[in-house]
Amino acid sequence: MTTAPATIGRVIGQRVKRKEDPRLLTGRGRYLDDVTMPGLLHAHFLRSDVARANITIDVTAAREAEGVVAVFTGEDLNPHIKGDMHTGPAEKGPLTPLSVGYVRHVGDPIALVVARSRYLAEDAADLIDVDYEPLPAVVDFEAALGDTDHLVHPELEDNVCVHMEVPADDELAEIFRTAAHVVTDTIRQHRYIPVPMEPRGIIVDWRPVTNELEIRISTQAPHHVRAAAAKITGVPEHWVHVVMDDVGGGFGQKAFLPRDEQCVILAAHLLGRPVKWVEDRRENLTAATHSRTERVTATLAADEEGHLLGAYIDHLDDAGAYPLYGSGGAGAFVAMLFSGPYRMGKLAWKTTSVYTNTCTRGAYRGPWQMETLAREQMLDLLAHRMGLDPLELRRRNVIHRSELPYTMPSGMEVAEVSPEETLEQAAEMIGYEQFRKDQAAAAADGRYIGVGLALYVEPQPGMGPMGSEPAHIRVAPEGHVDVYLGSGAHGQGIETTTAQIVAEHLGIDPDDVAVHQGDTASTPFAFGTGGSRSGPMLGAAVLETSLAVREKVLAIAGHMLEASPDDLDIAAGVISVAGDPTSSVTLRHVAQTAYHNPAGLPPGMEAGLDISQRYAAPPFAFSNACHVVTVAVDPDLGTVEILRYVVSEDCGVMINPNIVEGQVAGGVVQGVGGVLYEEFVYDDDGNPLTTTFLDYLLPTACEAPDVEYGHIETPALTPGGFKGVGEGGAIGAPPAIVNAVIDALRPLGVELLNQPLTPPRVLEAIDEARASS
Ligand code: MCN
Repeated sequence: MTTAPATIGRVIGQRVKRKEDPRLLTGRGRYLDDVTMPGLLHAHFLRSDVARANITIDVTAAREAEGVVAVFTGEDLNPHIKGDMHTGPAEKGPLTPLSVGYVRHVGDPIALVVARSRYLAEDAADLIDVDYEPLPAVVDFEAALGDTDHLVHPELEDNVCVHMEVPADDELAEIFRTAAHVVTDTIRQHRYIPVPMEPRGIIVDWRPVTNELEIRISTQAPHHVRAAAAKITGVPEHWVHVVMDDVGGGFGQKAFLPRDEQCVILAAHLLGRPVKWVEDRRENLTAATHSRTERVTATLAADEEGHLLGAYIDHLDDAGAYPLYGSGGAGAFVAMLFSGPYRMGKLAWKTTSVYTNTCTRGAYRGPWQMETLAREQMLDLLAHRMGLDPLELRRRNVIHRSELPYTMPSGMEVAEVSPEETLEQAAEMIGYEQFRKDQAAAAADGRYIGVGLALYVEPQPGMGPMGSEPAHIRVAPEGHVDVYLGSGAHGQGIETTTAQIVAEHLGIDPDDVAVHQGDTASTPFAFGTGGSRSGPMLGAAVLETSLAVREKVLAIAGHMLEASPDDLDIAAGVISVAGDPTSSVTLRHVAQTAYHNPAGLPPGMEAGLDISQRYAAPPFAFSNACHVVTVAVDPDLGTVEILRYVVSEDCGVMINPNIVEGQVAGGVVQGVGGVLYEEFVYDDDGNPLTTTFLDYLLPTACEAPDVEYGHIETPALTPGGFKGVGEGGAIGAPPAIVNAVIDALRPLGVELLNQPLTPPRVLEAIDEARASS
């Protein structure tokens, strides 16, 4: 069922087919590895096989191997970096291009071989002699916190990467002392990872004679790459040219400029010859970025009726071995967003991110979704302890529209959201009351079915480098339109939605709009894609720029037709006087006049039809959704079957409902994978055990549920009223599924269960519950 109330325009809000799909679905996309050039060399990393060790390395034989152009150790490459490595703003800790003398995780890069072919580079890497003196590895992130005997970074005093806190005050202590209900428990989330279909890759061509550094890269942020590459090489920014072709998914892993890519840039800059590096799947699984791996110990206080009075959150996450963007900075959001779409009196928190001898943590779709997982699991626990239905507990606490704007206890303000409406719509769509009856009947038959809810609000940050977004629109002399975007899509359909916004306001067909992205030489500076901002921010930038172009088109047409621009409209590429279609000019004619006949323009108007604008966003906008899922659990096999999956979401005005639903579905499937199938496992010595898709299980089309969508449209107050949607599926799915499985197993005495819900884990939980009952 799709209930799409319409803020429908002629093109905005329509289910326009994705412009990029014919190219991508017929294998005609151009990805990084499709690109080649004369004289291209190929790079391969030699990576540590041991999690923590002192090392010595001998590359003599590799340097003499066939086809090898260079073998870089850290001693060769690292001094070449200008300034510091490019890391995150919040994280402290050492990071060098290649590791020298000491390694910090399996996969840590220790040498880079550049050869005539990838095969020759890999063969030569086999000849490198590494002598490992293994040291005890720090693998368990909870143990790492207090461990000062084994330091991931011996230069530091402890294993702490980031720590922030807002301590509990007397008022909160009093709430916990006197509240009718206080529940405390620990919610855990295991290690799983973004796994883009296209792994990471980069081609770097440094031309010393012309002083040009050209980079092609699979990225989410070409302009960010440009700035970072300029910083680490010392090549002035205006001589760095970054191009991003089609990108086969990023999910956060290709935001910013990762360490390996920085090494390849430095190596190519030293060599003065083009170098390509494309990681293989094993590298992507073991050495790109990992995510989740965190726990929240939460205490919730509620009054007699279950109204939430206060909470204390102790959040701990695993930063992995190195400080990188996304490794520890998300913790504050986990804490500050913990109250989410509910009324809550007080909140205090601390968050710590610790180093371990495991792959570095990076951003993953909904990097702070732990707040939703922890809160929604804790609410179900509270409801269970109180003997209340989880839906009823949520109804008693959810923020009503009349209470907006609502200031969360963290001080963040949420507005233009509809948590109550999405909760009710989702409950209605799933047939919640009837399901409870079916569940009772199933239990009588010895079948275990359950229903799980998850409600959240999701911020789209619009501050700092994410605070503004550009768009450049050019009506070409023949009346077709080019749009240049600083951000670039890595799968989410921005070519289509951008064309829709422009077509809507310029009265043309989306096929008359070409969207150009990913080339720093022709597009305006932008932060890049992430934080579900392209709907709200890029959408607003494109809309405002389209309106500016429209205004100029109407002014020129009015001058040509001797009519007031206010009396004109544009449709099908023709500008005509309202009520008099015979009095008209084409967009092509207007464009020709703008470029070729300045004398035919209104007095004082600048020639041309080419406008570039930048939209400055408010610091935060919020979208929201409710996920509700029903499952059947086989208590003998421990398997979980998803029966129905409903998402009621509110991303404001939908530019394209097909794309919105595709984004929701993609995120949901990643959540399904995370909860039921995926787990990246290390043994106690830090050896990765899940290094292929045989061991690291991804959901396939067979495991993907048919998602049923409900839409509520609460427009943002920003231009267009669009809000973000890209990350939401991956935020709501884990708690909804976990809650449903626990709900199904309650008759067997299961009260709390942590992911991943693999069959052995489910059976173990059932056994434990039976043993303690
Ligand atoms: N959209 C819309 N109407 C709205 C809001 C958005 O039609 N009201 C459209 C947008 O125009 C865009 C898409 O929906 O085409 C997603 O927009 P948005 O929610 O703004 O998210 P972003 O484009 O900023 O994408 C980033 C977000 C994140 S952070 C990750 S991670 C992510 C994702 O979305 N990675 C993806 N979606 C992904 N989808 C694919 N296929 N591959 C990835 O790597």
